[in-house]
Amino acid sequence: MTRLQIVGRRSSHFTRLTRVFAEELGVAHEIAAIYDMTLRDPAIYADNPALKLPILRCDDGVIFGAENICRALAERAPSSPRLVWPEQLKSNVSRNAQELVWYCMAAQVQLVFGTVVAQLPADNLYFEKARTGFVGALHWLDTNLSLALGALPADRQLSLFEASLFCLVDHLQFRKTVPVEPYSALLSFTQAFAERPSAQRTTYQFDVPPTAEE
Ligand SMILES: N[C@@H](CCC(=O)N[C@@H](CS)C(=O)NCC(=O)O)C(=O)O
Repeated sequence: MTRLQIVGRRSSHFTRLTRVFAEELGVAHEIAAIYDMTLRDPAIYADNPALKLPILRCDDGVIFGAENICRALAERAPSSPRLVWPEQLKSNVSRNAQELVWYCMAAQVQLVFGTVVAQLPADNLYFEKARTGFVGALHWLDTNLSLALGALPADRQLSLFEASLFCLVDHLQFRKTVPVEPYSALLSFTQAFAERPSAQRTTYQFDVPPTAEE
């Protein structure tokens, strides 16, 4: 069997999205951890020149970006799962919901990398505006979640929307940037998704570099 390697971090929501897909689809893979996100050598990011993770290493090269990786994993799945991709979302509410999940995931990276990793002042306009937009987007998602879910085909096994939303909301409980407690619909959805084996096999954790003896 061809070896697939997800290069990323077990603490990363974008990486988790790809891991949830791999688990749901039954695609064998291994994880290659990136321990330090402050490094600026593309080789550490499997030659992704943008220095971003995750990356998929596969037989025909490397694939950058979580959505691309999910699609590549689906192409390698042993069966034909019933998946729903963003281009299959036909209503305004479901398209907007996916856009706001992507926005929130990016805002989470901005806040964590900017204020936690780089230790920049959290009260800078750059972060304050991101936080305001983040809270507004979460409120919108909470209000419109049942409509967005209702617009998905009933016979789906998995949608990118649901998997990405789960990875986002669960990450907010792991890396606390904005409170998630006010969003009861998002929390109920996340609790239900967390029952899936794919979610339980990919729980967030910080990768620990091997010691010299290992
Ligand atoms: N568009 C990329 C975004 C990936 C991303 O932002 N990943 C974060 C980790 S969750 C990252 O690389 N952070 C390091 C940085 O921003 O320098 C994707 O879809 O995979």
